[in-house]
Amino acid sequence: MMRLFFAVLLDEHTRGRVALVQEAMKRALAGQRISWVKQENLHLTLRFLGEQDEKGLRQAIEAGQTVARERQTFRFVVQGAGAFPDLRRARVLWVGVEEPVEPLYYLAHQLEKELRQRGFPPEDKPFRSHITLARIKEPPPAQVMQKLIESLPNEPLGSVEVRSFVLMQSVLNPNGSLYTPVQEFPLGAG
Ligand code: 3AM
Repeated sequence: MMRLFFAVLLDEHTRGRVALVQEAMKRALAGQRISWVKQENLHLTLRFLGEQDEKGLRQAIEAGQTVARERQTFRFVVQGAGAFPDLRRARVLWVGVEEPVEPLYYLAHQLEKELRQRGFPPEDKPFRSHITLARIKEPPPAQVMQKLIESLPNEPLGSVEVRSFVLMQSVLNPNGSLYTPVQEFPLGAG
C-alpha cells in the first residue's frame, strides 16, 4: 500500500521566500509544541488519496493524465497567511494563494471528478488552496496567534508557474513525513 496525494510543487525561489515567513513564525512561536514542514517539503495539496493499492495507484495515474491533458500551464501568486480552522484554535499554519485562484480550484475539481469516476470515495472537505507551514499540537493563546499573524508581511512571496502537478507518496515517520514524487503530469501535453 502507498499513501498518496496530488500536489503542486513550488519553485526554489518561492520555497525560499515561504521559508523566511516560516522562520519569522518560528521566532514568534518559540517554546510552543509545533511541527514545522521542512523547506524541501513545502507544497500545495490538490487532493489527498490516502492508502492505495496497485489498482488505486494505476487509477490515480489515469485520472492525473486525463486532467493534465485538458489543462494549460498557469500561474498563481503566493500571498497571505493564516490558520485552520481559525486563529483561536490554530491547528495548521499556512500561507495562501492570491488571485488568480480559479485555475487551482478548477484543477482540484477536475481531479475530484476523474477520481470519482474511477470509484474513489468523494472528498468531504471543500478544497482550500494553501501551503501548510506547520501543524500545532496545542493551540497557543489567541493573543499570541493574533500577534503572530499581524506581524507577518503581506506582500507577494512568489509567482509560481504551474507547468505540471505531481502524484506524491507520503511515508510517515516520527521525524516528519518523507514525500517522494511517484509521477509528474505535465499540463497541456495532450
Ligand atoms: O498539504 P496539506 O498539509 O494541506 O494534511 C495532509 C497534507 O495536506 C493531507 O494530505 C497532505 C499530504 O499529506 N492529509 C493527510 N491525511 C489526510 C486525511 N485523512 C489529509 N487530507 C485529508 N484527509
